[in-house]
Amino acid sequence: MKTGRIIKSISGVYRVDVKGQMYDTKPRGLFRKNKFSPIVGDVVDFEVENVNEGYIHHVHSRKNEIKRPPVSNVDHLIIVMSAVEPDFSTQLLDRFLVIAHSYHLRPRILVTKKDLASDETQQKVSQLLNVYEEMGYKTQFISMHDDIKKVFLEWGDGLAVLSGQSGVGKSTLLNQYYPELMLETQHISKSLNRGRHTTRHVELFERSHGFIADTPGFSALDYDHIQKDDIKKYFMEINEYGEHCKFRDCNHVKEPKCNVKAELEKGNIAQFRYDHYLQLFNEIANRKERY
Ligand SMILES: Nc1nc2c(ncn2[C@@H]2O[C@H](COP(=O)(O)OP(=O)(O)OP(=O)(O)O)[C@@H](O)[C@H]2O)c(=O)[nH]1
Ligand SMILES: [Mg+2]
Ligand SMILES: [Zn+2]
Repeated sequence: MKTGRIIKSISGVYRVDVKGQMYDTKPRGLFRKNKFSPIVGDVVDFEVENVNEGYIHHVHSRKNEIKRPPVSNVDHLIIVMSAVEPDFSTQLLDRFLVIAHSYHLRPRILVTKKDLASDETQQKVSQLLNVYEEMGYKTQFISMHDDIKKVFLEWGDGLAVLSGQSGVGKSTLLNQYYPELMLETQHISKSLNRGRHTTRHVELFERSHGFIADTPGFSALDYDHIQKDDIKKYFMEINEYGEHCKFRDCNHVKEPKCNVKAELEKGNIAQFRYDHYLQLFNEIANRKERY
């Protein structure tokens, strides 16, 4: 029996990495019966016939699990946004952050395509990133021409997952770091590729002390697992200031003696953050529950 990490799963075949040696495996029938599927990131025990044939017997318990794209045992979630093409959007960023916090991960924010942005846009993006730094997020503003090794090293050991909209440059970053991968990236003619996702599955690649995951970009975000009363916890500064509201369960909407409202007036909470909070709160409050 061997133990390794699932780095890729395509049509029911799971590629398992055991210290650099790859094995293609399948789960035993048992899993199908229990409606449990292994996912990328899982550490598994498997029986080997040969490198093309192995059987997964056991999946080690997961430290955590992201639903979309499915990845487990994530140490660092890197939210990738671009400065331009597509334009940097705090609204989208705040939505990604909410999802990350709902998985109990404190994400990093990586903004790409600095080289394509005008001086004015660079300045605007940097200013916004400062606002996020003040909340406690680690941010990086780079271009593919920077020293990518240095960028990756800042994240620390373990499994880092690159996540973000289609076209922001996730696969490009990996190609810069590992030219031999030759991952498919989006072609220049953007008009033809609108809405097209270049990367189609999650895959882990080894980096100096751990793994890095390329994932498909997504256009729709999934909030099904989030309740409206939880959203306030996922806006870090609102969560912190909210501890001093009169009511413990204050949602910072119209409640009296709301400290979040007070700090917003004082300028200690950015108006755009509060607006995004309220938007999401209302969206989820008004969503039709599906049964
Ligand atoms: N100039 C410049 N172009 C970049 C940079 N990063 C990415 N690009 C370009 O942006 C386009 C999209 O990059 P991809 O790496 O395919 O984006 P992706 O995030 O992997 O997209 P999906 O796989 O669809 O999720 C490509 O044409 C890249 O060459 C950058 O820092 N500077
Ligand atoms: Mg890609
Ligand atoms: Zn409040």
